[in-house]
Amino acid sequence: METTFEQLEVAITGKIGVITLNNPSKHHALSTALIDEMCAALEEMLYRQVRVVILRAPAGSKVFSAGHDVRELPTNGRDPLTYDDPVRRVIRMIELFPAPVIAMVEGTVWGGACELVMSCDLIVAGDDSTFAVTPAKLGMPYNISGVQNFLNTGGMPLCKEMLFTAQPMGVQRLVDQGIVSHAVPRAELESLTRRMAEQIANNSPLVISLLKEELRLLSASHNLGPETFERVQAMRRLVYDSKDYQEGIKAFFEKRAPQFQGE
Ligand code: YZS
Repeated sequence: METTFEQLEVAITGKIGVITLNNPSKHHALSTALIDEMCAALEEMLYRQVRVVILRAPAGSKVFSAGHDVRELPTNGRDPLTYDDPVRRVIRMIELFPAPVIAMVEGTVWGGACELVMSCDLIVAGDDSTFAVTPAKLGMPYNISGVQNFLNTGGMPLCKEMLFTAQPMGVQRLVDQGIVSHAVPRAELESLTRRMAEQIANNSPLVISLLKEELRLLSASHNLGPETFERVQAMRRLVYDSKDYQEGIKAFFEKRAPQFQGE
């Protein structure tokens, strides 16, 4: 393979590609550098015509990914989650990737990493894994396509509970909602994922690519008019211009609970 990766391990064996997050000192936070490498790895896999991609953290990880790299979030009144946000870029790539991407989750999943995992086509997880969706804890004006991604994966009540409480949720609740396909002891996770990947890889790649696109189009078919979109953008701007947003980021770095005033 020609591309060199520093924050990932990338392997292609036969028709199966594996991307392993590899920045443990930052708990695999989704920095621009890491995401750029993920996009390059997916490009490579597209070129090599892999039929399934497995996205994983190193075996035994305590944290699958800590989510957005909070150090990269702007605090100068600019929108922190624009269309070009790195996490959004790779999510779009996964959604459009013409073969299934399986998230194989070990450990805790935070913030933007939850959306990343949920944008994968299938999720299998260790039975001790947890998922926390954190914008309300960080004061983040989460964007409408991101919220739609959460909603598309599960039911409205679970989606609201995760978004409003921002607390880590045990994987079994996500299995019950059909968001996670299987939660198994960590020792069984890799063989289960491989088995599933091989089953997919042996099927017709043309049909799978078609089904994936049809499902994507059907699940994204909530059109918003320009006026509604602009109203939501104005609400988001109120959030990223707020004192609470500054407080959320400040509290994160000071490792304390944020004190939100609603202003
Ligand atoms: O102090 P050093 O330099 O060693 O760095 C520490 C952490 O600052 C760093 N780190 C991160 N850096 C940037 N962005 C992050 N998200 C991030 N998370 C961690 O990694 C080094 C080791 O972290 P420690 O806290 O010392 O490790 P530990 O005590 O083992 O705790 C692990 C967890 C994962 C529990 C802890 O690091 C944590 O709570 N991290 C933040 C998780 C989180 O809330 N992520 C959501 C980020 N927000 C988003 O994705 C979206 C913007 S949103 O919130 O809207 O969904």
